[in-house]
Amino acid sequence: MRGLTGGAVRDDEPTDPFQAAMQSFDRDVPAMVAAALSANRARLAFQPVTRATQIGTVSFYEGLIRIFDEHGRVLPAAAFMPDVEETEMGREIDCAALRLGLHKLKQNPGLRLSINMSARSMGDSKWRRILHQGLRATDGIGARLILEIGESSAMAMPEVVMRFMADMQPRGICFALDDFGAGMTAFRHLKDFFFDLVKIDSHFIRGIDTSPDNQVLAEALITVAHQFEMFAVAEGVETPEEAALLADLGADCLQGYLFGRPKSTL
Ligand code: G
Ligand code: MN
Repeated sequence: MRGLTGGAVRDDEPTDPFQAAMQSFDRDVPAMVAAALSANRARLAFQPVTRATQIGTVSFYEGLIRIFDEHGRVLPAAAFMPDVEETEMGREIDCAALRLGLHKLKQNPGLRLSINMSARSMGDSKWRRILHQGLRATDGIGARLILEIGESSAMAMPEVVMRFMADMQPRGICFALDDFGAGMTAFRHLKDFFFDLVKIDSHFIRGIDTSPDNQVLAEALITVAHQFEMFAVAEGVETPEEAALLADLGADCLQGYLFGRPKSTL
């Protein structure tokens, strides 16, 4: 019955008020993120990564950036991150995450914490300044910091990643290859990269106890990780059955809602 209430109805505009609200929200998200960052409305949420054979023994926490609108509602990172990762805003988000992570490590001397970043931030002068100031300010802090780099991001600039890792590993910083297996392109560079751990993409983990395909794929990814002397972390573990199967397959650590959702406190 479109158009019958008077006035022209354009095809690209939804008539459903909810859909209309969502579309304008999508359009406004980059502006909302920019406003949130300049108003310091970013926090980390912490999710435990537990040892596979000693559930409850936390190996480290992953610090996940959460950005809030002016009403305190969390902006949907999964929706906007892929779009902004390669832009200036992506650098700003990485800077905020690193600053918050280093601050948390400084406050908690017993904590090991991983922070997500794009390979592109390795060349960003502001990001590097935050890292160097953080390392200088607190003795031994580098050995408690893990930097997680997504497989596709690392593959986009492998030489930059290799050089940065070579510079930073003497400072004790560990490196994790995030979303391992999602692109299946990391293999040819694994010999040169020296990641300390891989985080197996949750696609391979979901329902693994009932999926022979995922069992074979996850086992292969774990075997590759161990061959290159990297720890294998399984992400997105949601059920005890998945956890038991992954421990059997030799996964070193497990992460997911089964052990804890990301929380604002440790
Ligand atoms: O790209 P990366 O793997 O860093 O992203 C982690 C994201 O996955 C976070 O947003 C986190 O909230 C989410 N997450 C963590 N554990 C689980 C889980 O068990 N199930 C699902 N569906 N999502 C999870
Ligand atoms: Mn991650």
